Amino acid sequence: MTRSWQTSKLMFSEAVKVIPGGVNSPVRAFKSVDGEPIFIKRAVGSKLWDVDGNEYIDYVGSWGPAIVGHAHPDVVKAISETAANGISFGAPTELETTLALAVIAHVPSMDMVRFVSSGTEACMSVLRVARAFTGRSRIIKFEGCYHGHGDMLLVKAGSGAATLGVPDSPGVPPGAASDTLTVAYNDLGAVAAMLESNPDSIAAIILEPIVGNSGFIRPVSGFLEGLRALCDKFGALLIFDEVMTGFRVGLRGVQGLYDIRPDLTCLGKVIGGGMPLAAYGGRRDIMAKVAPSGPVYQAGTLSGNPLAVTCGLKTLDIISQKNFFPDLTRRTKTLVDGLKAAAKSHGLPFSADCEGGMFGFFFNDKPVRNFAEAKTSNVPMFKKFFWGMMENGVYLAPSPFEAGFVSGAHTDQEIARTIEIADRVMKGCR
Ligand code: KE4
Repeated sequence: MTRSWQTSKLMFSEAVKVIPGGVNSPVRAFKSVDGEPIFIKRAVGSKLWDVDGNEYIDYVGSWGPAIVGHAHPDVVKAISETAANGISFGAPTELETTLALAVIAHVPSMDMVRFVSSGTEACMSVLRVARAFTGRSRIIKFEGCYHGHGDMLLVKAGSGAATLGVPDSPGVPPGAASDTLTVAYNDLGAVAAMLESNPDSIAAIILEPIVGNSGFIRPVSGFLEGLRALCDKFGALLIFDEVMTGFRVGLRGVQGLYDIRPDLTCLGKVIGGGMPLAAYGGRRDIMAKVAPSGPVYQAGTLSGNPLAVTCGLKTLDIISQKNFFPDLTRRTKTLVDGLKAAAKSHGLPFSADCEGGMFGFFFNDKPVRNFAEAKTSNVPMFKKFFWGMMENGVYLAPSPFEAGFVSGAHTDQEIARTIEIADRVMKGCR
């Protein structure tokens, strides 16, 4: 029995009349899987229900924030109580200091933190601070890493070789992108060559220390350590964009897993628990430059508002509990191992990896170390798998170049059911 998505289709036809593409963020539009989005009615725990009454096990989790599960009763209670005392004041509250202390307690490299309202804002701001602190203008980013839609970050390389930034979107003036240099992820030699040829002009290197925006790509051995050494050698700042990985791969982020201390870190998603809250922070001597303690201007009406901070605080409180991450990590690994075994039994080209509550997979049996290699994956096979899973009540990211997320609300039974469904769907993907 195929699922009906009639009501979603009707709502989408109305939405496109008044919202560009019918969505408020492009990746939600299902364009990468040649379809139309389902409209969500409600979500509780690990489950979503769409407006046609179809139920799904959710592995998108609002693209990462829903780590404790949707509508967690303790989170809903905390938000409701805070809302009753006012939603946003545009004035400091003790809650913000409490959340700052909680973040700093877990993230090894952070002495100070500034809260903002989105990962984009965090990444834009952190680069402004890096440029001010170093007095340099150029930045190095990696093809396939996504750091939000700030002008200087919407830049892609040509074929992954080192190149001057060329805007990746209309509306980004060449001047805004020309100081952004892009190289292939995991190519330490290309980074070294870039620094050698720009010895005094690179303000910072920014990267996803485990990539989630090209699919799941892990740093090769020595890559992160090599970047740290190169930044020290050339006086550039090392910036880990942990908007996705922060408090998702573990309480100490990727930097804690690999024992690397970036100079600055961006956070988002989980620290807001699904509400608009992100952050950037790091070394005290650098963050002291941020207005009003220093001259680097950055501001936001709703930055650190009590409602979002309460949601983040309660979320961090829940994930800090002793068994949360060991259980989450175990369930995520069980899922990934099950997917790999199913693909193997059907002879499909497939690779998958996970860390903490984050996972990814490619229909590709060759190693994937950068975006160019990710793009050699079998996208038609991914689309067939995606829709087969949707038909059977499993909601995956609607793109072959995204990550997946498990929450503390996903049960062992749901993980087992997902694997069983995947095995059935993969059989039809041969
Ligand atoms: P936001 O501006 O979307 O809050 O954060 C931007 C951002 C920055 N850095 C990393 C590593 C990120 O993953 C993101 C946002 N991630 C995407 C999903 N790949 C958000 C989903 C969307 O764009 O709608």
